[in-house]
Amino acid sequence: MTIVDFIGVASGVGAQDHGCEAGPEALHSTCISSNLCENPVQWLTTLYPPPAQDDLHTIQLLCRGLSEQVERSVDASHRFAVFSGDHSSAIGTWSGARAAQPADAALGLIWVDAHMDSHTPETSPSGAIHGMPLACLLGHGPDELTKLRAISPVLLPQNVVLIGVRSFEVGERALLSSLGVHIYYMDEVKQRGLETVMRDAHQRVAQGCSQFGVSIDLDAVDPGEAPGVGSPEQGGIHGDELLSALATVVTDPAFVGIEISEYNPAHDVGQKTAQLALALANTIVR
Ligand SMILES: [Mn+2]
Repeated sequence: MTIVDFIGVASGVGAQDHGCEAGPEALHSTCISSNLCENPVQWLTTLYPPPAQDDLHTIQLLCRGLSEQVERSVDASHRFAVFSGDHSSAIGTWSGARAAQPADAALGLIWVDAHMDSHTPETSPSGAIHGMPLACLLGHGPDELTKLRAISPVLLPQNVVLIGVRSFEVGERALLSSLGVHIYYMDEVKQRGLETVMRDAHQRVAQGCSQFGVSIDLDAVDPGEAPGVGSPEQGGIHGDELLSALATVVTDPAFVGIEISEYNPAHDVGQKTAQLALALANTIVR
């Protein structure tokens, strides 16, 4: 049985509304009270934003620490589940997974999100860093975030896919289309079904990559089923469909870990978003 390291990142510094910073501690409590944090799962640690001169450097330091934690998990042949506050954590999570690989290897990533998170400081209307992590991982953005570890860019465009997108701005779409990143918009997910799309996405990222992971922004799920998020968008994926689609890709030995992001307990209704977040993480326990 593979050990699964749960890692919390209690920060909302990358978002305008910092409410997601409370997400990881709330999930940790629910995890303990529902007996989900037991062998082979271990809640390793929860990271907090360190003091720094500004938000950019706070996120840089936090993501560097996170990347080292994720790298240790992968080096130990554990799977990891990162529960983060805002989605800027992805810079640390996937930089760490990449750092654990040989330099000439490649990492694949399935990005499940209502948004593209592919702004640069030049195109972002808000300047919020949780709108930029995918661009940073692809090598576009401030050096502090694109060059967190020795290997940059962390991801190559042909090894990345987005699923569930339904809200975006022109600047980030222009970047992804110039790079040739494949996007499965929500309309396509509705037409073909998530399981078919996920199988397709898995094939794309598995091709040419020795390892791959999944980053889930809980706002990809319909707000009726996952109301406890930072930026809800109507018309999303069904939670049960996401659970079953995910279960089909995590059986691949090339799967390294998952990230579950943007849980805001203040907006949750009867813990349904928390239960979904933990159920998603538990699909990787096997
Ligand atoms: Mn996101």
